[in-house]
Amino acid sequence: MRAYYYDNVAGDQRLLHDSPPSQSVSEERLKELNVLHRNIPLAGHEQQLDRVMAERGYKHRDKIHVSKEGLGEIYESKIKAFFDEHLHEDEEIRYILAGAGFFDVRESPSDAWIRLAVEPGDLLVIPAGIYHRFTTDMQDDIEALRLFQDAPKWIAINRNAETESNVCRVNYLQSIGVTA
Ligand code: KMT
Ligand code: NI
Repeated sequence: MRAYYYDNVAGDQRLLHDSPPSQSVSEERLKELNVLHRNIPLAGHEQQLDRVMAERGYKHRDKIHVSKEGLGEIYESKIKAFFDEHLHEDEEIRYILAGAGFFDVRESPSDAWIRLAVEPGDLLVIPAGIYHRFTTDMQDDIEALRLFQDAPKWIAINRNAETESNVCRVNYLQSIGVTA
């Protein structure tokens, strides 16, 4: 998984947005933001994921296929919703099985976008309370497992003036040592 600062250049969201000079972001920096990444090879991933899920107490998983065929008539609205800046009150955990895409996470307190280019084998934990968004790349095709701690909660809370005082947002900022 490559991580770099999003270039904020106008253009299709599915492009790399990695204009030179590319500014990489280290796994250490991601860790400071509580964004966790691990590579789990596709071969034998079932057993490895079972172990990770047991360790972290995740109880459910399902599979999502983000593509025109995979999502059918909800494709357009889903693609748009995924790319609206939002937060969740639970962790968002994804294991990429096929295809590729980008998760953008907001660095605090800079408010810069960090782009995470995910590929098969990437396990990503996006913490509760961090602002983020998702897009496929130009292939419009990605398949992922979604892991859930409890019953799946789908609620995406779009960023607005009120989300700054959401308890998950406040707790997140506190957890990374950023004070309002
Ligand atoms: C999400 O919540 O942003 C998604 O599920 C995106 C698709 S997972 C590759
Ligand atoms: Ni999300």
